[in-house]
Amino acid sequence: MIGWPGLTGLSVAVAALLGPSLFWSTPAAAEAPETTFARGVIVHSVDENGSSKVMRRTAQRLVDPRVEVLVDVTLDEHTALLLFDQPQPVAVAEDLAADLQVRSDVLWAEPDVLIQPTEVTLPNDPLFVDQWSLWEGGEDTDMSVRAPEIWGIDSGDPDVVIAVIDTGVAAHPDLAGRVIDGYDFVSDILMANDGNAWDPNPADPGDWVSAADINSGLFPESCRSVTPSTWHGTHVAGIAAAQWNNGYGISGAAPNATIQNVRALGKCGGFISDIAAAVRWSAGDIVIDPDTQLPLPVNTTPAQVINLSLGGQSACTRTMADAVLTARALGSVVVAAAGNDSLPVSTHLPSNCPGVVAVAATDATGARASYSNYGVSTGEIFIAAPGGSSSRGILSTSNTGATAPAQPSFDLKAGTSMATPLVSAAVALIVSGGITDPVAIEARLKQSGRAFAPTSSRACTEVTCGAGLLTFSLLADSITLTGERTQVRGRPGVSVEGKTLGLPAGELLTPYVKLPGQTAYQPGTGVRRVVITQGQVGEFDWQRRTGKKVYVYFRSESGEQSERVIIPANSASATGRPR
Ligand SMILES: [Ca+2]
Ligand SMILES: [Ca+2]
Ligand SMILES: [Ca+2]
Repeated sequence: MIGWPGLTGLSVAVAALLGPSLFWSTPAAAEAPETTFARGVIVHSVDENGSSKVMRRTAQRLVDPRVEVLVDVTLDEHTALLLFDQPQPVAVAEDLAADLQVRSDVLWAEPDVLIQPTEVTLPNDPLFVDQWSLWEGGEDTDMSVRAPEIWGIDSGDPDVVIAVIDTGVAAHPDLAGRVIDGYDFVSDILMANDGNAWDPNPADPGDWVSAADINSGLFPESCRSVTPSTWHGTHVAGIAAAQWNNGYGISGAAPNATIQNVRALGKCGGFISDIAAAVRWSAGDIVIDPDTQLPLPVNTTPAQVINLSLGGQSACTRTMADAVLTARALGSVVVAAAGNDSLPVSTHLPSNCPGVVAVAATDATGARASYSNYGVSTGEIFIAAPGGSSSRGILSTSNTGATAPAQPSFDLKAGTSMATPLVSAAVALIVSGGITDPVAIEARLKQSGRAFAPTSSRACTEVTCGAGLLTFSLLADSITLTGERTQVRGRPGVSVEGKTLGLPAGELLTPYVKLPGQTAYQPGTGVRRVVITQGQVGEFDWQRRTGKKVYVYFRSESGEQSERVIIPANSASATGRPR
């Protein structure tokens, strides 16, 4: 029903407005995130009928004069849709809705936002098409982490640091500006291959093992095969945060986060004592140099995420467990590869240490990769991510040097080492979104696992592969609040942003929230964090992604629903208090 004269002519206009192709085209690949548009504002008023034209005139007075509020469409007896002459950025509609909502005859007002199937931001990096682990679409049914679906919202913050504790990072154009120096913790001079023990230069000099090395008897007995340099740390770093949209190479999974290059592996690997020191230093702990017995300079950019794409067959040792727990206490999430032995993860350090986010690997079909270690009881593996296989490897930054660094290159590797930096990148995106407590980060991360695909062999389960297949798009969808923090005890006259909610006293209230661009209210959805002040019944506040308005209402145990409230974009948090 359209509630104004000249129905026929305007209904054509309305039909045109409803057709998205008129105003919006599919977002082009390789462009920055599109602005979200609204075609108008939906207004729910106290009065029945007849008020929509008044509302339109009011809206025209309130809105930016360059925007014409063209028509009003009656949706039901209390609800009208005020259409702009052409779609406006959603902020324009939000402002108008907020202004309208001040009116005493308006119960609520909200933008009618254009919803697209998914918000996909594809970078222009030429090798991105080969990064099956990051995206899927069209004919490509490889089981990826679906990263582009969050990149339009969150591509990482340069202030968020992922410490990559590995073989060091070699210079690479696709890592330029992405990597900051940490420290070199390889204490054995021969294994270090850089002429000294611990030192401030973590660059990768190469970790090749020659026949002469093996025959020297100076390397560990386990190190028996002649191998070229692996450039393992360079590869891991690129998966996490290679430059994107630079028209070159690949895209990292958290392409605007920062990598801290911390070296703890050399020829034949590294020792637990060195790796544990690297973990503690990365998190910001004070670490003593074993040679000088002096403290190292404290890490001035402590990592919120520590990536350990490494491990060996061992029970968790006290040294490693202490390092992980110290790092967590300092606010770092420690992510570690489950290992590539196709054995229970309990046999593999450090992924078997308490407090570690252990990562299993999947192949392109979504099955547990043939090599991946697995859980035997729930919780041993935290989550799974694509690690590839010999036939479908993971492409990332590397180097052509068989021994010392030569030319930057890209190559394919497979392993839980490749799955781990995808999880570290996801953690970096969560931190970039404003969650900083490791416990809260891990709760959020767990929700980003999607159900494992049924596969003919080695199907992942919650026991073997953890909470699900890492899915970046789920990081953007929702934060499901848990426990008592989802609810607040109601009181007469509880208000939010000055608006009295009018709910029954003494009942538990559940917040239902919605961000601009989302279609439905869900419990807790879109809110970054809800804190209900303990012991102060009826008080609550919440914080969410800055720059976005939050729409919220509360529902009581008996099913009564409060009025809707808009928390303005410019307030960092909102507080409701009994009055
Ligand atoms: Ca050294
Ligand atoms: Ca060095
Ligand atoms: Ca790139």
